[in-house]
Amino acid sequence: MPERHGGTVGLSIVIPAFNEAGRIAASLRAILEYLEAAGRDGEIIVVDDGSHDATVEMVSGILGEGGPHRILTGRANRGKGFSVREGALAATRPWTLLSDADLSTPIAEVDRLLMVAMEGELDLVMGSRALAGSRIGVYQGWLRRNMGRSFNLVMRAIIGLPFKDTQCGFKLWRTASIRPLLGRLTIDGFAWDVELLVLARRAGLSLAEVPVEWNDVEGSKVAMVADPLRMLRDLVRIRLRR
Ligand SMILES: Nc1nc2c(ncn2[C@@H]2O[C@H](COP(=O)(O)OP(=O)(O)O)[C@@H](O)[C@H]2O)c(=O)[nH]1
Ligand SMILES: [Mg+2]
Repeated sequence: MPERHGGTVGLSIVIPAFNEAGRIAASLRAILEYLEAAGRDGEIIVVDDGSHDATVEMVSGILGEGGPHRILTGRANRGKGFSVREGALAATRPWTLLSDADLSTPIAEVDRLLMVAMEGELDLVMGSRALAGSRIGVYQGWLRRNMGRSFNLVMRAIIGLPFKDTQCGFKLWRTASIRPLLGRLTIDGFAWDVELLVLARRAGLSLAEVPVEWNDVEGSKVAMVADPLRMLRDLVRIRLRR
């Protein structure tokens, strides 16, 4: 694959993981296989913050020691946003991919995101489950799906970002473009993406939403009542901060 299409482009893959012992092993193996097959220079950075299952042992075992891949561990649970920030700060490759631990978007989709980002000279490309070209194989349950849709409507009303799906756990960015913003992110929980996108737009960076393949995987860490309420509170905080 020519360089222009991302074949040899270096990639830091940041994976926030909380109590993922049941889901992350298969994902890491798939990512390692992908890196090998694509001949891509990559580092996997898993970020745990106080998992009380075997996540850390399992991930350490698969990633091994002394190689480019690693797990960052924290004692207290701080949230997805906090953990993504930690991982993104540790990234050393020119491109950073955020991926959820369940690999709901297959890792090979990063090729397309890279291509779009390079051809459009974009700073950040967000995977989206809500565009005409999005390919949803396994849908979330009715309630969870509507929670996502409602979040987008409320986000648009409060924040006004023109994107259909700000919350997809598959986002690619230029490490150097986003790094200066990381220290200004304050949202530790699931609404962190919105704050990043707001700051990136305000900094004049170029962003695009790109349809991806997505399959729901059981074992979501999103709590049905508490998390939407926290996310709403965080939207208000993001709004008040500007
Ligand atoms: N480190 C860390 N990761 C988290 C936390 N909460 C969620 N995550 C990760 O964020 C991702 C969210 O994916 P998931 O729970 O499947 O959400 P859903 O697919 O949107 O329902 C997974 O990789 C989780 O392990 C947290 O408190 N700490
Ligand atoms: Mg998921």
